[in-house]
Amino acid sequence: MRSLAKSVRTWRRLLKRRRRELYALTILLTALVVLPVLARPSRPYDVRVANAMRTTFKAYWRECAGRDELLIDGGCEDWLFSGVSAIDAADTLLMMGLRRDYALVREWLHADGGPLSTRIHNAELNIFETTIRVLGGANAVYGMTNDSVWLSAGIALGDLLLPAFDTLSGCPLGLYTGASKKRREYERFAPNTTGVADAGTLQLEFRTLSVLTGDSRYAAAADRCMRALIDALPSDRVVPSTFDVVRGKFLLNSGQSIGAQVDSFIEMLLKVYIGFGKKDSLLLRTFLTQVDSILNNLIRREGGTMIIGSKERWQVGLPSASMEHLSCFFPGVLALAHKHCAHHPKHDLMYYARELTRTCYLMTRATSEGLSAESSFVLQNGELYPSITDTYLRPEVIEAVYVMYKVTGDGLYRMWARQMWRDMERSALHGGVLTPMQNLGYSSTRPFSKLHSFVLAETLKYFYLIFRDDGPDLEHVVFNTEAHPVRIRVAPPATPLV
Ligand code: DMJ
Repeated sequence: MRSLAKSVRTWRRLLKRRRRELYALTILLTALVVLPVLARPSRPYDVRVANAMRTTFKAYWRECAGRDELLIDGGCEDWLFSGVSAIDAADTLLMMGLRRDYALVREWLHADGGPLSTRIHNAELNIFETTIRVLGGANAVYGMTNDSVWLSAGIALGDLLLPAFDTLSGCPLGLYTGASKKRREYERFAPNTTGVADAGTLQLEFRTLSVLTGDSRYAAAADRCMRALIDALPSDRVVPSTFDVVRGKFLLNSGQSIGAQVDSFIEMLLKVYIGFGKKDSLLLRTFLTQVDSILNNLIRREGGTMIIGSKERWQVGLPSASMEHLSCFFPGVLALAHKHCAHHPKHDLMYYARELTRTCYLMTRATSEGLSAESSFVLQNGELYPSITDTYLRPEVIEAVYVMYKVTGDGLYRMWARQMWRDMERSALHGGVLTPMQNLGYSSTRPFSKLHSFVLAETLKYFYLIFRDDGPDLEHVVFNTEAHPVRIRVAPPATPLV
């Protein structure tokens, strides 16, 4: 006992005498351990996004190679019967330099036929989705690689879908079976009708196919449909969402909105104009008129926050106080319009582009997960709250932030993108796989639904590209509505608008 007390005393004395040295040693050790950790450069954001792309694509491929989409609870879903995730992802894989994963897709397409297979001939196809995701994807990869496998896939799809345009107005119904040539409207639609986004988002891909093949039939079909839509437009309102393909008229009982069923029609008026040498003044005029109607009818401001709401066709006064995530495609389109054709006679497009991009970014700040909900509600003080609390990890917010960054060069947008990506990693990356979430902001929040192919085609692509200084230049490239790059041509294919 005594000897223990003695040695404690000895140690105390020693510690007292050597206090200075001990402090110095402690500081040195801490510096050796902690500083390298702090100083380690965190991996660049583009690398982090590419890693997420690799692991997410691998998860899809492992379970669903060549099938459409990966279900979050296991298994695969087929609805376009063309291995849509693989084809939608291919140009993103190439841009990110993920060549091995790209080679898997290319080999599968070569061996199995992908969209050339008998499956797709016998299946009832969604024409809009097949066009923007599969044909748009195939055209883009052919443009990047010159590999004829992709062009053959595009031609096979174009040939399969062409007869669907054989209606009185020239616009297809939503669903079409190649083998039986059977046309059908979506179940939720009135007889003989389709959505304006469905019918009005075919031109970029079909025209591109005509340019690539020299065969003008594809462009002629899509041009005729677009002309029918434009001719039938009511002049002073936002385009109605539903079009009767037999009577060539819009149904006027739908509301005014630029969300689901309408969105990409507006986008394509501008992008087809830009994509083919800015020659179709009818497209530009229609675009500018629609922008005027949208800004006059659907903008609402609360406490400094600007949103795009919706309202009935007959309604005067303010639109609803909620905005769909889908509507966030619009600020990027305004910025692109400013870049390419500059002047709107009545509106400062960049003012609206800036305000609305900010709102879209704030949608991601409105949930504890930092993920934007499907739809958000604005309070009188300008704060946003999720009104539909799911997220499918859609691209529109990062798309707007990306386009604004490219058009303005303002570093603020890249900073927002960094914050958004950190939140993606924190809240949506499960075991390396980007995963849609339900019940944002609640303790019951959980993964749900499926990995939509647009996450691979769009969301991850825009995140990647905003962190790169190279990548497509918006002077020479437009993205189709599924983020597949289309080289800007000097003129439309040989067929004039009918
Ligand atoms: C994508 O397929 C396209 O961006 C389309 O225009 C709208 N819906 C999804 C993404 O939200």
